Amino acid sequence: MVAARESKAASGSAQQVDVAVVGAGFAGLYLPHRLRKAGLTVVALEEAGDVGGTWYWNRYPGARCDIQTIDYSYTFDPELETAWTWSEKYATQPEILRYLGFVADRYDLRRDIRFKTKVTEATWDEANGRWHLATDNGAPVSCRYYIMATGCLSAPKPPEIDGVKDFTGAVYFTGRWPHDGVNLAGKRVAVIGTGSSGIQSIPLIAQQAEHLTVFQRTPNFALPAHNGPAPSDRMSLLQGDRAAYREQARRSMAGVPYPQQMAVSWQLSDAERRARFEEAWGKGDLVYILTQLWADQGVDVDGNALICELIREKIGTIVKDPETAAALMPHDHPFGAKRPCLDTNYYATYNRPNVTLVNLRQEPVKAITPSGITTGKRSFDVDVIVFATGFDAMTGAIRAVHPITGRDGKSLSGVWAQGPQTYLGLTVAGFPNFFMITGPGSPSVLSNMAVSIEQHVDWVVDRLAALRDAGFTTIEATETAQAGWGRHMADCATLTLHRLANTWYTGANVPGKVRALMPYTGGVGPYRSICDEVVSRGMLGFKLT
Ligand code: FAD
Ligand code: N01
Repeated sequence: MVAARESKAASGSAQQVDVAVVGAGFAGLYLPHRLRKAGLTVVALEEAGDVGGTWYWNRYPGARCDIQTIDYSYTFDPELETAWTWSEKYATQPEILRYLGFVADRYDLRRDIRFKTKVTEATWDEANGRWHLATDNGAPVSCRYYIMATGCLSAPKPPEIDGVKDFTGAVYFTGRWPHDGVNLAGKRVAVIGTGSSGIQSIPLIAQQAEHLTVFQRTPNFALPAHNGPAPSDRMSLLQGDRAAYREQARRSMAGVPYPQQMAVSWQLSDAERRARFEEAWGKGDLVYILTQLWADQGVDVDGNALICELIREKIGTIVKDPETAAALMPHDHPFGAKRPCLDTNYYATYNRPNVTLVNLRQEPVKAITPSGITTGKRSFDVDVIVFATGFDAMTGAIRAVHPITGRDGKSLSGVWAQGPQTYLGLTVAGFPNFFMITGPGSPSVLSNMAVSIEQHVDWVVDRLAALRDAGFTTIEATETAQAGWGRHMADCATLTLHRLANTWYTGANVPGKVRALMPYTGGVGPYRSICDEVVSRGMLGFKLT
């Protein structure tokens, strides 16, 4: 294999490689490993100073995964699996970052990664059948294949509140937390946002701050993580037959090996439902509670409402002040239609004397002022504002490379003006040799991302190797296949309750973003079968030249 850097020197200004990968998170690390093994030259371009992606940027207090770490791991190399032992059921951000660094070292991945290098534009060069990538640091890149592993939750969303620049105190974003940490002792702190990042960080910020004021627009469902060692029943299953355990995850609905639940809510008595719920609440497992209570919980409003009521009841028993408890109880979306959270002491934190909840549904934020935050009713003087306000999810990082220009001068933002159009969430018609890992239209954020990332990377790299071996140089989705995938996506979505929630899954969290349910809701296993069938039927829906 010709080293990527050597070919750069030989060919003048642009770095010449077979494949350019953007990103060095879970996806952008596995890609170079697989691509090298397939005999392709590769460079990965990463804006951050090191590997890790999500786990490089999100260093806020309490940051952890919410899929059990034994499941949220690479599975491509059995030796890697036994070379690393997780210390907890849900590992912390530093531990996951260490793991990704360990993987980078083990497979010597950093030598093909250019850090502190942002891809700013991408243009398909029709005459030469290559992509040209402009960067903000160092040589541009010329590649035959352009793969965006830019992450679904990597473009932080601006807070859209007037006056942030006027605030004289300190401002932090959970998704861009300082590497040296932040000392909040003795400070009056505001947290805006009660999604997963807010719900993980609020209990720890409350322990440090003199006073914490939480500004909540929409309450979210949160379940106790009951963190600790990996549960022995799951460990025995994994260690009993690792290959079978991993294969079951790949064929499951959410990328975690749980069986399909068959009993529906109305077949169970109140007592049986409550017993199932209590067992799930005690387990501290998001995927378990989302999939194992009763089969109609994700597709039927009544089946779902039963769970919502049981969770609200729990909130009422934990939070002592009835007004605060009521404000924390979600009523505006079905459980699971918005990403639920796993927490450690989240609700109990509101029993602390130094914590105040401000319900923005009753008193919206009017502005941020030099000294703090003003709502419709009051002003709060604070020293620090933490924005846990989320991401321009799924399309934000892709569209931030602007323009991405495909065949005939077509721009991706033009093609996506009415929402993302893709074939399989992997490719876009009119953009030859362009791939997205966990792009809109794939199960991605509705699954254990580690499983979905490996599936995408394996599928793409296997295709590139097969194309090369068969003498083809370009691959492109057809418009017909893309339209068909869009219809299939819509059909699957109709069966779910996602339409009943305003969430980042649908773009509703970003003002002006076109509303469309972006992830594929048909499940990880069925999706994998479809991708495999595309191949077995002669690359159905693709044009190869
Ligand atoms: P990322 O990890 O987001 O990496 C993308 C990289 O691309 C980033 O480093 C970014 O800097 C880089 N990049 C983007 N644009 C450019 C550009 N133009 N030029 C150069 N570089 C660029 N998923 C789960 O399944 N389970 C979990 O428990 C879980 N926990 C999470 C916790 C948090 C706090 C967050 C935010 C997300 C979590 N996720 C979880 C989702 C998580 O994003 C994925 O699991 C996974 O880490 C994504 O890996 P990735 O490589 O696809 O993207
Ligand atoms: O972002 P979010 P997040 N004024 O969009 C509020 C993964 N993740 O970073 O709901 C006032 O969920 C917004 O309110 P509303 C996981 O997939 C996982 O927390 O729009 N409030 C909401 O409360 C997760 O789902 C973990 O009304 C404003 C919050 O900010 C995804 O990443 C940990 C506002 C944003 O919540 C995103 O999570 C962290 C405004 N102008 C992240 N703008 C794990 O636990 C926004 N909000 C593994």
